[in-house]
Amino acid sequence: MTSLIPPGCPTVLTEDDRTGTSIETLRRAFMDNLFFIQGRFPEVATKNDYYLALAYTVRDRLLLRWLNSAKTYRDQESRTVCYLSAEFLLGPHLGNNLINLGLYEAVEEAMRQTGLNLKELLDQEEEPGLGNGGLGRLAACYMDSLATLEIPAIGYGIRYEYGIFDQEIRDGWQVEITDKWLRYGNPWEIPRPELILPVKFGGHTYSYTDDQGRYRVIWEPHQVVQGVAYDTPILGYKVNTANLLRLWRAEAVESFDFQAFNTGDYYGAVNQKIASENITKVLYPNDEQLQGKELRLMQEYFFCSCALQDMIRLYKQSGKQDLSRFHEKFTVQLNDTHPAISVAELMRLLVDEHLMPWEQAWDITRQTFAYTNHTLLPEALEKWPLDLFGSLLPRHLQIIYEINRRFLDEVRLQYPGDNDRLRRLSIIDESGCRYVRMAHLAAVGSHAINGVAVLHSELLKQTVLRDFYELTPEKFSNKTNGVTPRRWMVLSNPGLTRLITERIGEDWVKHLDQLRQLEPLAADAEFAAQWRSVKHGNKERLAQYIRDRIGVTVDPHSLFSILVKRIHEYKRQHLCVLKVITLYQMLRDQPHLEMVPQTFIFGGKAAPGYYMAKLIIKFINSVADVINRDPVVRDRLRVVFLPNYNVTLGQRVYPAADLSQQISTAGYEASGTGNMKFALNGALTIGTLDGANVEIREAVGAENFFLFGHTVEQLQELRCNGYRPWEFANGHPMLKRVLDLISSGYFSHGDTELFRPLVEHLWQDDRYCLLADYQSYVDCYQRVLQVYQDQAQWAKMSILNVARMGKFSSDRAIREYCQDIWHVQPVKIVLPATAYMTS
Ligand code: GLG
Repeated sequence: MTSLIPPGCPTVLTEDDRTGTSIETLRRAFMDNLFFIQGRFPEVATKNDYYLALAYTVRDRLLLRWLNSAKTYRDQESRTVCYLSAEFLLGPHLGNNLINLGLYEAVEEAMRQTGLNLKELLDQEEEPGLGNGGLGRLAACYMDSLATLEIPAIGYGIRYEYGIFDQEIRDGWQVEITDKWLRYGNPWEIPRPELILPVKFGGHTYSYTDDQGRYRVIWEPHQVVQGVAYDTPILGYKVNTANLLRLWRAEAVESFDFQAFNTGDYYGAVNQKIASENITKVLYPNDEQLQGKELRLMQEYFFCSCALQDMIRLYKQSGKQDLSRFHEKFTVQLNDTHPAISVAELMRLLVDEHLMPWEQAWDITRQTFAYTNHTLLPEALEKWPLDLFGSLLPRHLQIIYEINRRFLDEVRLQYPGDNDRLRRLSIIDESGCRYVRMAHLAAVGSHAINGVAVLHSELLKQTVLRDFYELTPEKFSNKTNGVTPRRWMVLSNPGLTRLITERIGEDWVKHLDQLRQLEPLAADAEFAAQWRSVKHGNKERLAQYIRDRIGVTVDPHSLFSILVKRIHEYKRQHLCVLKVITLYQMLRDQPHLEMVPQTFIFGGKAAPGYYMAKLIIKFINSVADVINRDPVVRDRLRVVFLPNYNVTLGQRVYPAADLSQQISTAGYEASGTGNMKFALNGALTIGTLDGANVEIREAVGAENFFLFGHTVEQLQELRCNGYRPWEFANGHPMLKRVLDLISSGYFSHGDTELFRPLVEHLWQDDRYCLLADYQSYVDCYQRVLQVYQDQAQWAKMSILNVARMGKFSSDRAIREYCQDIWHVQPVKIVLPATAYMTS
């Protein structure tokens, strides 16, 4: 073997130690890292030392692929997708990287030979919770698929020092604990302390005409911070492509303001450092709720400015000075409006800093950006008060005015005299308090706009972006979300993965449509028995976890009915609780009633400032307490709230579900992705016609899906006629009894006040129409229980669900983005014969 060690390099490593994949090599590399990176010998090493030694062993194999990918892209000047997202909810890296490297079994064996258990080491990893829920997790699935499809891509975001809080449950209430995910170091990132970019805030602008007669604007900021890059490789599944996730951390330009220091203002000097670092301290823990805080706008601008400056830097690296082809090198996807400020920032960089004429800059900008909308909820649509915006980003406000002026001029040509339309389309909301509407900025500045499920994309065109649709219908399309089968099947459900692969080979992991080959097996009794036994094993493991974690015993033979997602009134966790209380009431009425044993499992975090959501958590726990203690239910009903729902817990929960609860009010859940993970893992769905449920039902067949509830149109009609929830409550004796039981203090130790806000909301307003859907939900549930009693039938439906879920792979979604919006091609990465690249 030729030596790969560069001349003069004083190392005793051989190529194999860094890149080799045999069990023997992995074992040696692992011990080596324990020794030389962790500085430990086995007798004193902690589990975390072992975890880190293994992580570095795996990272070496990643870096080989990553550096080769980067070099190939650079050499070939590949067109690159940039995915801008304020959130990347990655979940733990180690297991996923082992799967994608194809090294899971080898490493498991290497650890076994070392006397260690891989599963225990995997459990050591603190998950990087840099996101709230679906939106951030979608970004992570898309990064996985981009790499797997060998598409050159960079993810740009924020390296929050504290990610989403950890949730503890005390006395039934949510308590938030700061997420110190970086406490023990992060072996998956490579800090780039030399890759720093300045970001300006505040101050004022002035203009002048330069000696060539050009109008120029100078922005004199009040504050400058710098963004430092932290790079994480994102490896594709069994390919050599490893893409870059570049997250930015804010720091002070100078650690000390020496002038202030010298004048004795020591605290003032340190303060500036703290203020700068605050920008990337913590993730805002609100899902679908804008808070309008200045620091949030700073975060958004901070990472967008870093990302765009970085792209320009990369563009220029290839020797091109003139930015006229920027949009040919990069295509930028805006993950919701959080990065929408990029539109104004790219204009500023091109016009002010690179002296490009406005028209040309605008052309490039619009060809560069595309915008994904993730919500129709009015409280989630970002708008910034004009004065806040102007004081933080004075130059951007001017640029936005100019974009808006030109845009409205065009609209005027098309719709002369239609002032109402102008008012509705304007980027500036002039009604009452004046605001910058970020969705409008994104829509005007992008060449493509998409929703995330068919229904949502349609509603988008009819409601929030209706006027934009009428103006430029060609910009609009739908891109139904997807999830990666690598994390959400291969890693989290090895039993089902093995069973499927035995029958149809392993192609389905990359081509999820291949699952269709399972269809004939739905009628195969032996296969169905194996299928059920895998599910049962997964349920047993979850039951064990529940026992260990919260001390409640649940029966793995009972129907596991699961509702995990962020807590939000529109997601209607409390509707499920009404159903649970209904069952409980039935058992109290007829203590000897024969009923399918059921376990209801809930999980999810509430935004810390969202009172109703927190009350719903308390409600679930209070109902669980009473029911689990009541001897009358015996083993027929159990209710569990799993604390701290996150990616890691999701990996345990989805494979163990019999029934997936997707019960949002129709028209409110843009897509959902948990619904896909459940169905892919063989759960049947009880759901409304909302978000991607509609398409899941279509794909798996209406007969394999439990549908209930009002449709969007029916709800509209209900509301038009004046929705009177109390009529529903009074019209259904059981529903009334359930509500009365809650009001009586039955679940709150006699306290009649505790849940009053919840019940009163339902009686009086019921914005999300729980009461209107209650009966249909309860009836539908009866059908679920009937089918569940026929285990053979249930298994058949479960197999058919999985067989028909191929569409919901994030690979399919990314292919659609590539074809319709990004126009990018795959680039093959070939590993060189030697590990170090010298050419
Ligand atoms: C949003 C929506 C979800 C959607 C997700 C990803 O609420 O329905 O699945 O984005 O598009 N804020 C979210 O999580």
